[in-house]
Amino acid sequence: MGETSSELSRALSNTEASLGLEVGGGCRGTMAEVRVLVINTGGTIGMVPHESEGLIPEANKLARSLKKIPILHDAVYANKINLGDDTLVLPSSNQNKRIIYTILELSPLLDSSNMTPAEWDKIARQLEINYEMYDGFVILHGTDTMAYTASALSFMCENLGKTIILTGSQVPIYELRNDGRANLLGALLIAGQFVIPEVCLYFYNKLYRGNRVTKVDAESFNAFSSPNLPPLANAEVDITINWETVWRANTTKKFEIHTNMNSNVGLLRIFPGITAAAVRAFLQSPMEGIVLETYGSGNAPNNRPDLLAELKKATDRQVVILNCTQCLRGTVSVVYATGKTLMDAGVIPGADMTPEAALAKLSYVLSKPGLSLVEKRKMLSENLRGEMTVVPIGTKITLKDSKFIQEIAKYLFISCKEELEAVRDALTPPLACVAAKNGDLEALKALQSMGGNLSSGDYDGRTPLHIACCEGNLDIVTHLLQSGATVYAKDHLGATPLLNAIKFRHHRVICLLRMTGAHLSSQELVNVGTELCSLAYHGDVEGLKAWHLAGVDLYQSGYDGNTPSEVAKAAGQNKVMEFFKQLAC
Ligand code: ASN
Repeated sequence: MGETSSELSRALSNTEASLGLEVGGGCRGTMAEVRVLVINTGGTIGMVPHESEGLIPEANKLARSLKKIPILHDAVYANKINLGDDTLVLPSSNQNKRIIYTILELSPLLDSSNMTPAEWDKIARQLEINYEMYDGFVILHGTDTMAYTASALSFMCENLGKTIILTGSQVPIYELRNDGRANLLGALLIAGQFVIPEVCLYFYNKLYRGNRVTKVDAESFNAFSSPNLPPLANAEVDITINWETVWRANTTKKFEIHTNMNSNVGLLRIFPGITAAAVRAFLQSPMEGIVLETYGSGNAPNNRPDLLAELKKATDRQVVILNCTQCLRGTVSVVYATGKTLMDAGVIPGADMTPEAALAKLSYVLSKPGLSLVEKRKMLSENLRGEMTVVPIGTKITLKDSKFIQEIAKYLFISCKEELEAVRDALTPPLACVAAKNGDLEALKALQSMGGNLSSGDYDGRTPLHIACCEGNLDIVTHLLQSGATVYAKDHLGATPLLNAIKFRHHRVICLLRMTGAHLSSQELVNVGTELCSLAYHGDVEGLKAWHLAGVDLYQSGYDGNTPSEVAKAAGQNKVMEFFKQLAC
């Protein structure tokens, strides 16, 4: 007779207990832990009322206060894993992931109206220092200039591969009714659970691309709008990520930051009757670039030769002028003669960029060393971080052109676009994984052209990049990376593509992944010393080389205190000894 379910669960409990895992408690041995760094820069979220000054930020208060809020900190779990003073842990989510977050407070904390590009540099440096130690980042920031900081960071963070989310609130988190708790929780959940390699802004249940937002309301909890791009994610009953909209760096270069943005830039909003003298004064040296905020679809008066002459004089002096609309929605185009006149004066059309994004882009491009004016102007008209909509040239293959999906649709009696997309999204992960396994580049390209997301994982969380790394197919790995596949994806066992490449000893793939910024997670590095000793004992030089290429220290000891080279010596593994000798040279 078979076991009853209660017998079975008792047996499982005993096994768990004998393995030292808590039975029925919060601390499950298999639960994945992710680390998020919260960089607190200030803003209303952490402000307290001051008798004479009104609301001001208070230092060294946030972490202590959040520890008392159960939805933001699981004290029972925290006690079991012994966290530092500034580190908290969220209660477990239905994704079965523990999000452990550390609060790093910048000093002084600022009302964001007091922030300058020097603070952007400070934030960027912290991102750089901590990049490999955390899975995702949340930046607490005042709402007043959050759109500027988000735009600036989107350009300053080059080849970004991890999620960075700015958030804050309209009411301090210490007050009874506030929006800070929900905003912080939402930002942490997204930064901890999804790899969205963008600088984003999370507010009032929506995740936006940071360089697409603008603050539109000083009083509502719904303070931000992204007028020209739908949200990247909606946090409703479920958190739904709009993967098709997510921007990817499409590069095999490593993350790096760019600091020291050019400060000789400005925003000039034209208005009926603006004088040529005002324009001249604004464009005077040392001004190097301005965002000209024009009417409607990028129009300025074409019956004002005095004004146009000032603009032309400035562009002749190599001052860069970028045209953005004053309208909340829409794009700069050359529909009207009044718009074309500006282009003739050397003004660059800024498409549908927000003034905040345009200013940040200008500041970024003008601070890039070694570029000619022509190269700078070209960069400004290109889409660098998804900050503007560029209409694709040539015909795009649509979902409706895909014979394969259409055939399936016929059998399923599907006709509408939404249903077709659902079929595509369900089929892409397994098909892309098979294509990666078989080294079928054409199939991958076909899936991509249908709009399939090559970064999505299969039922086991394994992405095509995981598979290609196991197979060691350098062409497929290169193609996936250049198509924006993330090196930080983790499968359900917490393994990254880099670990897969190490296990299968694909040295060239490891080098390529490392070049792109891949690194092992803290979870993957547990017990590595013992693994290395085992490789040394078995004379597995290729295996040791793989770990070495992945940046792992080969001199760490195993569980018994012996190092891999000591183990190799004791086991008489001469080839391994030789390898260690070469390593030392
Ligand atoms: N003045 C505040 C700030 O930007 C506004 C806020 O955060 N809601 O820091």
